[in-house]
Amino acid sequence: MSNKKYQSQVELLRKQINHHNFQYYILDDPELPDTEYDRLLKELQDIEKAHPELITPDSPTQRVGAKPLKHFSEIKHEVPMLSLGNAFNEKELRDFDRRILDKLEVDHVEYVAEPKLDGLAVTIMYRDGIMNYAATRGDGSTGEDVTQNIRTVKTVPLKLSGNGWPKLLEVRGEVFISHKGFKLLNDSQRKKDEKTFANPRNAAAGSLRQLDSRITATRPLEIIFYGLGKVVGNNLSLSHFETLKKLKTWGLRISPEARLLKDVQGCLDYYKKMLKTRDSLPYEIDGVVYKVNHYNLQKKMGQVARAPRWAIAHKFPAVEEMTRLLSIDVQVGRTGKITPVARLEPVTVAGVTVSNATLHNQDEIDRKDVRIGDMVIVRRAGDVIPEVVSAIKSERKKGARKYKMPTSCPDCGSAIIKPEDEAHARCSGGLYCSAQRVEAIKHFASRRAMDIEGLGDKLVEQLDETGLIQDVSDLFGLTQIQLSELDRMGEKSANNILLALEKTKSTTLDRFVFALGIRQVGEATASALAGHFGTLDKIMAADQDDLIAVPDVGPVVAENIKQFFRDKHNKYVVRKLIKAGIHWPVNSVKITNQKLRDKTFVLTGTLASMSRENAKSRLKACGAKVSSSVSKKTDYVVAGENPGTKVSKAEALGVKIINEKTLEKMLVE
Ligand code: JCF
Repeated sequence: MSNKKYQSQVELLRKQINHHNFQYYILDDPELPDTEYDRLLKELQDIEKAHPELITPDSPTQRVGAKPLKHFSEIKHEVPMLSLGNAFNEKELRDFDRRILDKLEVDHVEYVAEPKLDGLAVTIMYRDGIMNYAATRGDGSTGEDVTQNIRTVKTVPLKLSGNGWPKLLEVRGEVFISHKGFKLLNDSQRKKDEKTFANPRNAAAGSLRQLDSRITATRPLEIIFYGLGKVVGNNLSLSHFETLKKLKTWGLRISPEARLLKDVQGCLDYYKKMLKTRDSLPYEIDGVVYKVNHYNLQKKMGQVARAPRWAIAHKFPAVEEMTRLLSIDVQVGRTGKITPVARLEPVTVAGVTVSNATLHNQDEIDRKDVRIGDMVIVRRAGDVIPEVVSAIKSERKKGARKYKMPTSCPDCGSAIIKPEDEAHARCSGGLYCSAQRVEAIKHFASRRAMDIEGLGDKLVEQLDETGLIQDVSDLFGLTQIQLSELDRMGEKSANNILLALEKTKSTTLDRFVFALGIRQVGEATASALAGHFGTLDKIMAADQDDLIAVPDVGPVVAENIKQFFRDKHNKYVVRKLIKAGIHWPVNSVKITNQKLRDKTFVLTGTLASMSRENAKSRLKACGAKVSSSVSKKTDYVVAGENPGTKVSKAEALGVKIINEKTLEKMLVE
């Protein structure tokens, strides 16, 4: 193809991708499965890679972030970025309306209402329809240049769609992270042993103010636009509501909850409705915003200080309250994670009584300088666990001392350890710690681990409460008499459990390693370990370097494995399990490995029972190769839900197509 042909191909792809972005992000009505969309993007990326001269800044590929900045430069706003006055109750809202009616000498005005998102304000300049720069609010007259970061936000068009946009269009909106995005982000931070965020707003702020936009690109930032800055060229419209509708046609996402209301009573009704809808919205809001609809009326009202007289934020009842911090306890989680918990004088926060709140970890306690006896601010947002936000230092009693977390576990007395680069401390007691024990036993017995039939969560709890078992190895010493004396347990069920325990003794090394419940060692890692070392003794004796050599094992996981087997209680339990008769065929792993050795797999579509990463590492652990594209050399294409074009390619080449069930069989056989 000549360069010219590539040029038109690139333009066509960009047009298609932008169209699908619009369908997906603005209309919430995708026309393509994700895999197809990914294919278009990949095709564009490939051409741009081969012909870098064709890359333009508005290409949909340019969202991956650029090289880190040393600092943000400043941008002076063409039009100041105003903040909003607040109304905290109906009277204050009616006063606001009254001032407007008096000044305009009318008996009612139309308002546009929308939820007030709890995020960060940004402004984005479009020049000839192409994104030019983006800045934070800063002090309202000067902000920080966050162009590189805003480029990575999927809901920000790099190029406006539709037509009729003015030559220069500055739009303003709120950058935020949804509840779901927040959860995913914190899960991923935790997995990487990186700092988690206290709430979506902090997460959004931290992500927007990243000097390395490649990190921002991985964060689930979203934007909703709510107004204009400088506009040069076409006259827009005469009212705010018309403007919002226009913004939408240009691919700028506006609030789907925005409504045109006929007067202040409409505002009050809207407020009540949003208060009810609040918890079901996918993001956090802290009130609603009302704006006089007609621009000529807005202009007549003008502004005071830094807030317009034609708009106001009607705040929801506080989600933050003040109370006294009585004491701090530490709680031991399922994997031994230690969380300091504040015991509080009970206080009602947005309608719910709160007497416990999380303090997250020692670093957070230090950062906020929270001390026992302090008056503290407690925050409750959505359905998340309430947290202590800060201490009121001016009211601190003399002699209040800094809090230090205990160095040994309150449940088992084992040492609490906190790796330098991790946020959370952990109890090192492992299977021996009473708080972790019950969860560990449940995991051990579970279907994908040792699969002990009939030994459900309730029974495990009973066995623990009655003191019949201390750790998993005691399971194999249970007698029929002991079992049949438990609640809801007859002779027959007791017998069945004993049979199940007996059956379970014959297992595989993969399952056994997974069942031990070593932190971050899932099924894939467990089989990788079993496959690589072949025997339990070798896994237990492996040092850091040996462990890192295993596919799927990084330094953090390696450290967890080493720690686990270094612990003398864990070693004792493992020894007892082997003594009880748990065994596996010595060469079972090898057989599995040979089975898929040198076979090449391609995955397409969504798998129901495992993530793609998981499937990949399990295949690799069995000696298979995983490739991203189908060719004559491919042995199997695994087709999940909504498979992409890879299936038709496989058909054309006569490559065998298998489903997830078959894959699962191949992996465990
Ligand atoms: O959602 C918001 N946080 C939000 C902030 C919505 C608006 O309509 C706003 C705003 C800040 C200033 N409007 C203005 C004028």
